[in-house]
Amino acid sequence: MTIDRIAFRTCPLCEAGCGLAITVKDNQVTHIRGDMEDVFSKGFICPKGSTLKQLHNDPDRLLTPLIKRDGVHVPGTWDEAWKIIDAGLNRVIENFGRESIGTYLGNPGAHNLSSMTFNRVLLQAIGSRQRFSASTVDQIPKQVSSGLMFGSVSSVPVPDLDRTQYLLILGANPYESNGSLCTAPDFPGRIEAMQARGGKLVVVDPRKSRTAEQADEWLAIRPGTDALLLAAIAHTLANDGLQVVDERLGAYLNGLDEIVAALAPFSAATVATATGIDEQTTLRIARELRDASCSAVYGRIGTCTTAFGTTASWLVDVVNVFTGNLDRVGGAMFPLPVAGSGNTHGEPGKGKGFRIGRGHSRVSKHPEALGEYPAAAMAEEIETPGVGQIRAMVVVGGNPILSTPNSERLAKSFADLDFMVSVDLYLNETSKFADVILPPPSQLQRSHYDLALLTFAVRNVANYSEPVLPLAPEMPDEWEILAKLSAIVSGLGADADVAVIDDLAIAGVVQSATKDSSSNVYGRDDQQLIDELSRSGRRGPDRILDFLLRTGPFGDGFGSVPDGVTLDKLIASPHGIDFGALGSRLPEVLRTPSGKVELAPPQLIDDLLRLNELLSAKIDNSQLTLVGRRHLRSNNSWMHNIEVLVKGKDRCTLQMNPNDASRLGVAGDSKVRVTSRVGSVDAPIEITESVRVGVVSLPHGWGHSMPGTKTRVATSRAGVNSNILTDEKEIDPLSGNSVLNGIPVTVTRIS
Ligand SMILES: Nc1nc2c(c(=O)[nH]1)N[C@H]1C(S)=C(S)[C@@H](COP(=O)(O)OP(=O)(O)OC[C@H]3O[C@@H](n4cnc5c(=O)[nH]c(N)nc54)[C@H](O)[C@@H]3O)O[C@H]1N2
Ligand SMILES: Nc1nc2c(c(=O)[nH]1)N[C@H]1C(S)=C(S)[C@@H](COP(=O)(O)OP(=O)(O)OC[C@H]3O[C@@H](n4cnc5c(=O)[nH]c(N)nc54)[C@H](O)[C@@H]3O)O[C@H]1N2
Ligand code: SF4
Ligand SMILES: [Mo]
Repeated sequence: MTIDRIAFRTCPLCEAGCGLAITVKDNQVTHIRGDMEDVFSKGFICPKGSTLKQLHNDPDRLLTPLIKRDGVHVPGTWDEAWKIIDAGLNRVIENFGRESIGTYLGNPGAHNLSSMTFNRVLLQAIGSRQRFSASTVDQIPKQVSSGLMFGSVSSVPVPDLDRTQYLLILGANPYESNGSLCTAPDFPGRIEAMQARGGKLVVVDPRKSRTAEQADEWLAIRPGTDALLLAAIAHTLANDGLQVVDERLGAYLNGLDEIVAALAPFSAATVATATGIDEQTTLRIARELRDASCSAVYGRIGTCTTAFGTTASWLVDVVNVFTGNLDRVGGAMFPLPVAGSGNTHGEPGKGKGFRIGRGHSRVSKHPEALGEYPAAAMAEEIETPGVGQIRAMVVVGGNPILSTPNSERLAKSFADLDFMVSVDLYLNETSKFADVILPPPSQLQRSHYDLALLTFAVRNVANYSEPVLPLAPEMPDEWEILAKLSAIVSGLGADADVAVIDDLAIAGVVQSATKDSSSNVYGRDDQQLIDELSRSGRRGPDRILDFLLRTGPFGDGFGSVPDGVTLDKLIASPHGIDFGALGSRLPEVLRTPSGKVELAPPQLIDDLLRLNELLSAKIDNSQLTLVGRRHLRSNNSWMHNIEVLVKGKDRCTLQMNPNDASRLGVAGDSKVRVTSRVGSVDAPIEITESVRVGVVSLPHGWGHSMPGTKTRVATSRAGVNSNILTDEKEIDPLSGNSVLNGIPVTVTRIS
C-alpha cells in the first residue's frame, strides 16, 4: 500500500466543525486525526471525529435503495426506486392534493451542503405547508426570539468565547456536546483559557454536568424555570439603574421602558422558590455579570426545550443588553458569516422584520414559525381525517421516531401512511416505515461547507472540503437525490434530468442577489454570472456555494472586489481561511422595521403573564421531573452502530439522586419503570449526586430494539427511548418547540 495523500476535511457530525486530517492509501481511509493547521480547530477533535472511517465502512450502511416488498425491505436499483416513488407520491398528490404530503427534515441536514442548498428546492416542489423538522425539538425558540428582537432568524448573538471574562451558561453542556448555536471547536479548551486569564464560569443546570464540574459555580436550578431566573437577573439590573448601558448601545434600543415595567413581578426574592436558587445568589450573579470587565450569557437545549423556550431565549439577550454586553468585545456578538446568512444581504440596518403565525396547523391551530409546524403535531396531522390530512411523508436525514415526543403515537401514525420515502444512511426506527429508502453517499464521499453552523461561529471563518473518496458508480450525490425527488413531485417523471432542477436552483439564488441593491452583484446580468460560475464545471451545491461566497461580505463580487473570496480560493486553502475575531455589527445587522433592537416584542411581553403563573404554581416535592443529557461518544439517535463509540458501560441509565433513591427504596443495581402521562419505559438505575434532588435524567436517541431495523451494533446495545415519555401536548406556544426537559414522571422499582 502506498500513501496517496492526506485529505483535509471538516467533521460534519456536530456543530464544532473540527478540521480532520485523513490519510488515504489506495483509496482506503487508514487514519483520521485532528488537522493541526486548521485555522479554527487547530488539531482538536473528539472521539467521534475519527470514526468517519468506521461510518464509511459500516456493513449496515446502505449502499443501494431499499424497497419494501410484502413488508420486508429488499435492495433495489435506483431506477426501480425512482419509479416506485414517482407512482407512490404522485398517486397521493392526485387523490388528496399536495397538502397531504408531509416532510420532516432532520438534524444532519444542517451539517450537509446538499441539504442546505436543495432541501428548500424540494419543499418548494412539494408545495405543502405540512412541514416539520428537528428545529422544533431544538433551537427554534432562539431563532424566534432573535427574529423578533433583531429582525432576522439568522441573527443569533454568540458569546465571544475567546475574549469574555465571565460566562453564564444555562442548560448547555459543551463538555459533552461541543457547543450549539455557538460554533467553537474545542469549546472546553476555550472555557479553560478564559478561566486561565482570570475569567469566571457559572453553569445553571439541574445536573452537575461535566461543564458544571468545570465551573467556578454551579446553580442547580429546578427544571423549566430558567425564564424566571433570567427575568429576575434582568429585574435586578433594571432596579439597580442600568448605568452600564452606554450611549452607543442605548441609541439602538426600542422598548426599554416597556420591558422594565413588565419585569416588575420578577424580583430575585419572588422567583427563588420556583427556581430553587436563593435571592442572594440571583442578586449577586446579576451584579457580577454587570461588573465583570465583559460578560456573556448563553443558553441552549435546557433553556430552549421547555415551556418557556422563546421567552427564556429572549431574556438571555435582554440580560446581555442590560449588562451592556450586547455587540461588544467579550460580550454576546453577531458573527459576520462568509456565506449564505440571512443577515448579510438586504438593506443594512432595516428590514421587514420577522413574524410568526403566518398560518396555523390544521388540527390544533399551532402558529407557523419559520415556515413549519411543531414536530409534536406531526402525529395528529397524520391521524386526523379531513382535507389536508397527511397521507405520505418524505423524511430526509431524520429519525423522528426516536427524536420527537410521544414516539409510540408517532410510530403508530407512520405505520398508517399511504406512502413514505426516507433519505437515510440506515434502515432504522424511522426509515423502517418507508416504502423506499434512498441512501446518500457517506460523509467522506461528498464536499462540505458549514453553511448553517458558520453563521453562529465565534470567529469569522470559512472552510471548504472536497470529497475525500469518490462516489461509488451508480450512486447519486445527496443533492441529486433531492433534485430528483423535486422533479418527480413536479410531475417531470422518474427519468427526469436533475440538471433542470439544478439550473432552476442556481437561477433563483442568482436572481435574488442581482435584484438586491445592497449586493455586490446588484444589476448584473444573471446569465453572465451563471456562465462564469459554470465555467469551472461545478454543478449542484458547489456552484451555489461559489456564488454565495462571492456575493457574501468577503466575496470577490465577480471581479468588483479584488482579492475577495471565491470557492477556488477556499480550495487552495485546505485548512480554511480565518477572517478574524468578531466585530461590532450594530446597527447594520438589524432587519427590524424600526432599525432598532426590539427589547419588548408584544408576544414576548404577553408571555410574561404566562410566566407569572409559574410563580404561583404549587410545588410538589414528591414529584420527580425528567431531564435529558448528552454523552460525548453519542450523537442524537445515530452513530450508535459504531462499535468503538458504544462499547463500555451502559450509558442509557436513569440517573437519580441518592435522596430520592432511598425515599423510593431503589437500590443501585435495580431496574426501574419510568412512567409519564404518555408512556412508560424500563431502564437501569444509576444513583448519583450529579442530579439535583427531585430530578431524574435519561439520555435521548436510544431505543434501538424495534423489529425491522438493520443496525446490528446499535440493536445489541439498544437502550430505551426517552421520547416514549415526552408529551406531545407540551410545547412552547410561541415557537412550537417541544418540551423535552422537565417532564413529570413517576419511578417505581421493578422486582
Ligand atoms: N456528543 C454529542 N454532541 C452533540 C449532540 C449529541 O447528541 N451528542 N447533539 C448535538 C445537537 S443536535 C445539539 S442541539 C447540541 C446540544 O448542545 P447542548 O445544549 O450543550 O446539549 P446538552 O448536552 O443536552 O445540554 C443540555 C443541558 O441542559 C440541562 N437541562 C435540562 N433541563 C434544564 C433546565 O430546565 N434548565 C437548565 N438550565 N438546564 C437544563 C441538561 O441537564 C443538560 O446538561 O449538541 C450537539 N452535540
Ligand atoms: N428527549 C429529547 N429528545 C431530543 C433531544 C433532547 O435533548 N431530548 N434533542 C433534540 C435535538 S437537539 C435534535 S437536533 C433532534 C435530532 O432529531 P433527528 O434529526 O430526527 O434525529 P437524528 O438522531 O439526528 O437522526 C438523523 C438521521 O439521519 C441519518 N443521517 C445521518 N447523516 C445523514 C446524511 O448525511 N444524510 C441523510 N439523508 N441522512 C443522514 C441518520 O442515519 C439518522 O437516521 O433530536 C431531538 N430530540
Ligand atoms: S467535536 Fe464534533 S466536529 Fe469535532 S470531531 Fe467531535 S464530532 Fe466532529
Ligand atoms: Mo439539535
